[in-house]
Amino acid sequence: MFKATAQACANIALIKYWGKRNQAFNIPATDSLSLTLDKLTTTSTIEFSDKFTADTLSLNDTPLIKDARLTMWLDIVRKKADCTQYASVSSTNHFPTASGLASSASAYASLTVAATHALKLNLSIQEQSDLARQGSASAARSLLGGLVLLPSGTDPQGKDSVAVAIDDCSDWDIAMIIVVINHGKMKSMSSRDAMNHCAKTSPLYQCWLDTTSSDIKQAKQAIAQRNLNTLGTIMEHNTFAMHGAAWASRPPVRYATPATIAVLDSVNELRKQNIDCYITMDAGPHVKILTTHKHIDAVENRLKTITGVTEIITSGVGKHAALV
Ligand code: 2P0
Repeated sequence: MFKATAQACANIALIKYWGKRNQAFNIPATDSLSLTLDKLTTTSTIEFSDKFTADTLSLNDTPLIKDARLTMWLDIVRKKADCTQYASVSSTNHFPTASGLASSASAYASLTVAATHALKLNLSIQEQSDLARQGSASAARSLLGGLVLLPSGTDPQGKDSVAVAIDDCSDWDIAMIIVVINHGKMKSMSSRDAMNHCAKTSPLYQCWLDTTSSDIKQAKQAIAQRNLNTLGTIMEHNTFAMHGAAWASRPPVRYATPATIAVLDSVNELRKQNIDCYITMDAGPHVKILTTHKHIDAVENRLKTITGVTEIITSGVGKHAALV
């Protein structure tokens, strides 16, 4: 039977991926560095069979007939396995309700493990990473646990743009607080569309690319030294550089809402009270706060007072994707 189920954790980038050097193979323009999170998981089941007449996707138990992006990715998988069968895919996010958090990383990471197992493809971890990246670049990072580096590489087909686990954080007390913000009727542009638009139209895009390699270098040093203050400071510089380039796109890409800004102000205030906490933001209004377990209560209590914060999810360090 060509069927398997796998689970993967979401990840949050401390140093972001924002723009591609190659669209066809979905290769990031810069290196990125992320933390895998144990509280946000996705479980995916895939079955290949002659009984199917099309690829189908059911997401969180809502059946969807077609997903062109998924079919393109399934074609890559089928070609590797010499398979001609359509697939039925079912993916469930175990995220707290209506969090509005992106899930393509954990979805394509879990699908990579499930699909390669279902089709008995004996891929190396590097080949799995290459496959996951072609579904969603951040998915390559979700295949692995702890702190993960996804290099841009130089190979024209991205064979060296494969994720590497750089630290399992087993001796480091770090946590990520995800601050979910109600964005009302504001329609966010998907991260894929937004990064492509930014690369094409933002006069600050090249500046963004130029800042990343030193951010990665400093972040790696801070990790080796277990220096949360330095890591958090670089993480903040990096997210503001990404969002600055996005704001300068024409027309602008802006995700922050008044509640987002209120959270940023609160984190600044908390730091003045010697509470180690640092923010990062992705393609949405939510804020993610890097901190240590001893500060979680203080940070959460401050966040609960902010209008527009609808949910607070505190996560530890997640492990690699695996078959269920
Ligand atoms: C990141 N993001 O590094 C950045 C920061 C969003 C903002 O990786 O086009 O869904 O599928 O490769 O992986 C989200 O981008 O984009 C992302 P595709 P993906 O986490």
